[in-house]
Amino acid sequence: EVNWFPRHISELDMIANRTLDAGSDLEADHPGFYDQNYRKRRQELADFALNHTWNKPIAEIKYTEDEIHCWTSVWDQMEPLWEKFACTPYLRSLELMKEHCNYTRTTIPQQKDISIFLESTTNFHLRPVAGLLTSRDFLNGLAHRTFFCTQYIRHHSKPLYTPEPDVVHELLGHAPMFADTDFCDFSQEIGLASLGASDEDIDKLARCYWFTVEFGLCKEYDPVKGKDKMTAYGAGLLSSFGELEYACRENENSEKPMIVEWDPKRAALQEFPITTYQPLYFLADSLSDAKNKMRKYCEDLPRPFFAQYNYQTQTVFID
Ligand code: H2B
Ligand code: FE
Repeated sequence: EVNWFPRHISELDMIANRTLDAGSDLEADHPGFYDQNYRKRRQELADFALNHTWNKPIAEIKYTEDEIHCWTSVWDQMEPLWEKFACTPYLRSLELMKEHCNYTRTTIPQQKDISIFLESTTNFHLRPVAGLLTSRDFLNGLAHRTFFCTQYIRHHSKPLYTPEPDVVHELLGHAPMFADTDFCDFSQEIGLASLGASDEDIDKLARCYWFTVEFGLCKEYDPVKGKDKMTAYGAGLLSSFGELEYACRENENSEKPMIVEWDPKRAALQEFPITTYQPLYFLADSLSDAKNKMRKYCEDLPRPFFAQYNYQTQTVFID
């Protein structure tokens, strides 16, 4: 007997609004807590997300000058670091998105445009969400090649800090990676394994997600140095000014995190902090290596069935 899970992409409507908070009731230590305008704006954007359904076009947001200014200041800080430390698929996608999705330092791109672009390149979808979902609901979306994606931006008083996902994190950290087929397949692999999984296995998959989609590192050959270097493919790194360099730099004199070979079995049991830089990162040989090891791990999870995805009908079937 299997608990309910979304079988068709339209059934994501049933989980999309189960956010852990209303999307606008901020914690007391949130930088926007005392800013009534910010809170009002958050409610407005939360309402857009709550009104979305799977077959509607994604609402276009008219971002304010303050919001765009915040975007620009992060973009300008991150840009030189991406060139040094982002993985090649990310850099390649970012160029495509400048061309096709209105990615510039002075415009916050529309989720709608990005989703349409991704649908045509990798058959991946973005879908608005008002705030955090449970791990199960969030990962179930990935089974349908759908990434739940916020549309609000962090508070302008602290452009390099956010306690929660926001457009900067989603669009500069995550979205470009979803133009890479191996990465999409990798993400969907975790998603399919999450369907009807036990709570214990959901926790394991959520940790695998954390150490890859959020904080994954990938080896790449550097022709200039004639040897491998470490690059970032995790969105938590690609959207974080301090941590990207911290994770990837090779300066012998600086304090360095521990880096181990990508191993989903180990990652599945690895605890991690959420408010500080990571003490430990997993390094994959390539994105396809990350995917193959993840697939193997998911196949070995003790489950009564194996979920597969039919691209023609956008339906999950199990055997
Ligand atoms: N919900 C939303 N809206 N965005 C996320 O990035 C997210 C989430 N991440 N819920 C999930 C949890 C992640 O931390 C893992 C799968 O637990
Ligand atoms: Fe994220």
